[in-house]
Amino acid sequence: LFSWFKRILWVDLSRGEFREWRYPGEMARMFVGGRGYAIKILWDHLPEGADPLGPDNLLILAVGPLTGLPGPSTGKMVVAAKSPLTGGYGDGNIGTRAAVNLRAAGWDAVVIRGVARKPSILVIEDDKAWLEPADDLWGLDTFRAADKLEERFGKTAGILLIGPGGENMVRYATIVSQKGRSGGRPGMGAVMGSKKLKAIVVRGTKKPELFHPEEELRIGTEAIKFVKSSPNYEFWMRQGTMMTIEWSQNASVLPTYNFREGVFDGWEGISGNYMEKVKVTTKSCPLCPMSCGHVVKDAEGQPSELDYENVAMLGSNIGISRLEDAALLNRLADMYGIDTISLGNTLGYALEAAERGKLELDATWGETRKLAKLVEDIAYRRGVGDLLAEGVKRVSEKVGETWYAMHVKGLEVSAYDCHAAPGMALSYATSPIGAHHKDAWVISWEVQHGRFKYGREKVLRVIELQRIRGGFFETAVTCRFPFVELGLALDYYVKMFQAATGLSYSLEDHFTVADRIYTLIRLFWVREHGGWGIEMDLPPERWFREPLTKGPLKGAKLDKDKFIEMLKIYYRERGWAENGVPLPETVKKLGLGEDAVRLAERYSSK
Ligand code: PTT
Ligand code: SF4
Repeated sequence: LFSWFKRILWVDLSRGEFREWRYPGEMARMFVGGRGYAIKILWDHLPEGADPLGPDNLLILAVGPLTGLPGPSTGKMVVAAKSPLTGGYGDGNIGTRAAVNLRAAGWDAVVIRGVARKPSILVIEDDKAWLEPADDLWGLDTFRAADKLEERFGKTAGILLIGPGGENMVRYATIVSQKGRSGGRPGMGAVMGSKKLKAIVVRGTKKPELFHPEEELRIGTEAIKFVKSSPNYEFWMRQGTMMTIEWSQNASVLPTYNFREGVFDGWEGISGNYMEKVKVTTKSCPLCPMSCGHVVKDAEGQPSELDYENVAMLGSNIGISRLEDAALLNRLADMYGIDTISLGNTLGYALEAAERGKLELDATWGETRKLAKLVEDIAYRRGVGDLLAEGVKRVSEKVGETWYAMHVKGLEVSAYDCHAAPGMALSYATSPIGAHHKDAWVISWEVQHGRFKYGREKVLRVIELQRIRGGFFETAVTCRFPFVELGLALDYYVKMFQAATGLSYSLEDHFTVADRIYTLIRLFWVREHGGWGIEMDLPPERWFREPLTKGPLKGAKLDKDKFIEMLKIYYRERGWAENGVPLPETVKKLGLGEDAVRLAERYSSK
């Protein structure tokens, strides 16, 4: 096997121990890397029922066999742990120099358990790893801390860090890199904070050994050429994901006033076209020929790196129609190290609850200054901010009105309204981390292929996307945008993988890996929750209960009976039982081992 180092670094912060684990090649064949390694390690090594914010939780950084190789946009890394937001499997994918440097240091993953005695920095340099004090950094936001770390470790060091959000264990705190890359929506930053780990710094001088390096270089170079000559390249470079604001408005899926509506009167002020006029520069992850981080000056004149999700959730969803205002909240989220999607979603819920007289809040829709103050209160857990730092599920339970809390399994819905999109609702419902669009962004296909339809065709499309995006891209660990946005054929990736690793996996083989990982993640959720039921996989009640009142799709809402029928088809297609637990025969077929089979036998309904 090539490209893998077959070494994982285990760090025990409580004991100050560092250990190398040379894992068997079978693990690479069955789980490939990234998310695959993360779930395998959590399944095997996390004590059942571990407190996500306690010493037993494992924070995992994992790259894959394509990370850092010649090819388009390969500077990515998976960060994973048991989530403090959902109590289930949580991960995120972050573009960072730390990904490329971890490969150069010769590690496929890092597993961190325990709690450091005092605020620390974990430094990894080739084969060595050690802790350094972080007393001078604790309390600093991610921008100031990044500057200090760069001064100390040099500009080429790969740096992952947390801000006050992670330190104060905001349940949706993320890990931040390069002042604007953020990963681990389901609270990976809070897990890092619970371990008193302010930063992870990675440097390395090695190169992975490849099976056929010339061939890998040839295909990677060809793929980059394809990307740059794609007909959409020029527009992508101008707007990136920000083009989606206009698309979502036209398709009536732009989250508006806590997902009450799919159209927003002030959409033009936050659109990609407006952004183009005020853009000051672009930023990107390492090794990327299609930079998508568009930087504008926010309402305080400071640079803020934008994406569609950030602007929709901190714009239309909370009634903000000035890009500079949404950009201000976005910058604060990056500085404090909290997830913009969960933040905008939780603020939306709080504003609605306040409007209904259920929550005391000194802010209403669109009041940027007051909302900025709330963001700060969340990061530092002050006043009502302490409650809002718990995420929308817990807030709604405390308030006593849960039907308009927009989450699945505790993870806040990202920026696509689903009143008229049952396929996308299924994607949220069955995403392995809770309501996130990363695994199956089926909505653009759905809008073109009969958006009001339910049934098997949509289920199969969701599963196919989950296999490609949630399986292949999260295990090979490389950015999916060249494929999604500029149409780079999957065949390039399959060939790059073969040339790099020497494993002659076809796309179908990768899909089997994906199914194995999905099934193990589902079993992990079942184990940690002590059982399962179909209600765990339902989208928010609002989409069934209350129709859209505006726009061309006025009157549209989801049909619950039809949705549940579709969910049952999904379970059948995956070889899972009627209650959403994998069947023992499916678990056996995927080679997941005795423990997994026993759990399936215990919990799957007959
Ligand atoms: C991702 C989620 C997204 S998805 C966005 S915008 W997107 C939000 N970005 C945030 C941010 O910024 N700051 C902040 N404080 N919180 C944020 N939360 C939100 O996080 C991201 C890009 C994007 S931008 C997307 S879709 C693609 N995602 C990929 C993926 O998941 N896998 C993969 N193999 N390739 C991907 N390529 C694209 O990467 P999470 P990033 Mg992200 C400012 O982390 O937890 O996965 O949540 O990592 O480096 O910023 O790249 O319209
Ligand atoms: Fe990062 Fe965007 Fe490039 Fe992907 S396309 S690697 S998210 S800059």
